Amino acid sequence: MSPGPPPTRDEWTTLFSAHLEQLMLRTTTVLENAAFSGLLLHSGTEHYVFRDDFTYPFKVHATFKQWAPISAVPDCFVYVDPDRDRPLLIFHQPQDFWHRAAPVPDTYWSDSFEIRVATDRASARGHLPHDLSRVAFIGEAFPELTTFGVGSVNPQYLLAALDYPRARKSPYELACLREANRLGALGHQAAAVAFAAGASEFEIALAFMGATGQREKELPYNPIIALNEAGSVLHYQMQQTQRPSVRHSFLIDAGCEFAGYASDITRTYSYSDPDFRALIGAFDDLQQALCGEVRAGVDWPDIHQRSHVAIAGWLRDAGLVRTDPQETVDSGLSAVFYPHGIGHLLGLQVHDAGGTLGGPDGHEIPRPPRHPTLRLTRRLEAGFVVTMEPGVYFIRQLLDQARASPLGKHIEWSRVAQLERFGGIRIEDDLAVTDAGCENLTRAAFSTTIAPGA
Ligand SMILES: [Mn+2]
Repeated sequence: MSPGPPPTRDEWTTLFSAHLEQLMLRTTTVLENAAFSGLLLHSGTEHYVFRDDFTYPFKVHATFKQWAPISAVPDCFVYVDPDRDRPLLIFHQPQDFWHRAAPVPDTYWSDSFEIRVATDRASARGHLPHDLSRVAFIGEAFPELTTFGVGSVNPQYLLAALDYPRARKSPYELACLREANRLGALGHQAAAVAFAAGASEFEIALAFMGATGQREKELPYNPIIALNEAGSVLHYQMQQTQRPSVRHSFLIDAGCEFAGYASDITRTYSYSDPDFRALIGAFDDLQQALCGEVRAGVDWPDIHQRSHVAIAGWLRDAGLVRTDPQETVDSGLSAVFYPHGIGHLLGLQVHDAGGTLGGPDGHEIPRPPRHPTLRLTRRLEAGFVVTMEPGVYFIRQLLDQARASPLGKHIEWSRVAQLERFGGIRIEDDLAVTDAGCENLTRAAFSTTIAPGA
């Protein structure tokens, strides 16, 4: 499946059937190796606030939604038994007149399942085989589970064996990730328009959600919407309702979800300052050059290492450091401005599972000692989807530490003082790795969506 118009419903059905077949095949092997006869996957449980009668936002478990793309219904089960025709989906429809029960799925994927309806977890048990002693349960344990008689709960080796191949996406999963990027691009374009029009962080967040049709709890992660120096906070979580009196810059890290698959996109804008705009332009060139290095067979920690050298060059060109790029990296100076990893696996989870797994046996590929925050240590394979997200920031805590250390004399502090009010720059795209290079899902989405109101 190559980029182009989104699939029709029939095409989605074909893509999903092939995806499920492939998933079934590799799960069968995993189960055989582990001497299990089946898998019981739980969508998750709603959790009540302490001494209150409402619940925290529900988040479905990734291992469940990989099989059945249901995001908003707790206490559903998928039962996988290689001897059955189709996996069994036990769909939760509580008898509860206070809430609207979700309708039984009737969509592109529903014919791939045998679907039964249960009103609660205890009655769900009745739809399962009598003997579950050779079945592994995956999910968060709930009180009734002790009466289910499952053979094992979240066995670690089984989780690793299931997580490891998740990095390689099926054509169906790639189609979902393209769609998640298309929605994300719509949101980003609306956010950029709102920023240019003088909106507050909160108003920009509303513009993003309005354009994507996803409310906050449906988004794959809390959007980072930062004006001015707030861009220096890597996971900035405030959404100020006040419009700032002066406006310098805007950093937005926000994505959408489609059928359980996430996009993860970051853009940075200058409001009116041409110097900062030019710095963003040069940083965008750097990010695109790094995207150009992505292909099957490349070791991700090498890309990370090269991103440090590239950023060190940018820091020198920007007049922020006085040392040569390699020296800037070796001394640890580049990490003062760039303290995170170059990217991570993306899929059912924003930081997708298995990024440091060396094989289905669960052994780990350790993070490089100097880069303890790197979330992906594997060699890239065709079908991996990764983010490419170089960043530079003016983080007060790290700058103060550097100033008090031998690194301080290599920093041009007057230039830091000029640029601090802009917070930082991060540019992040989602890339589908191929043998020849990569497909940039994000740039393709931005080039084909039309900004609302534009
Ligand atoms: Mn990311």
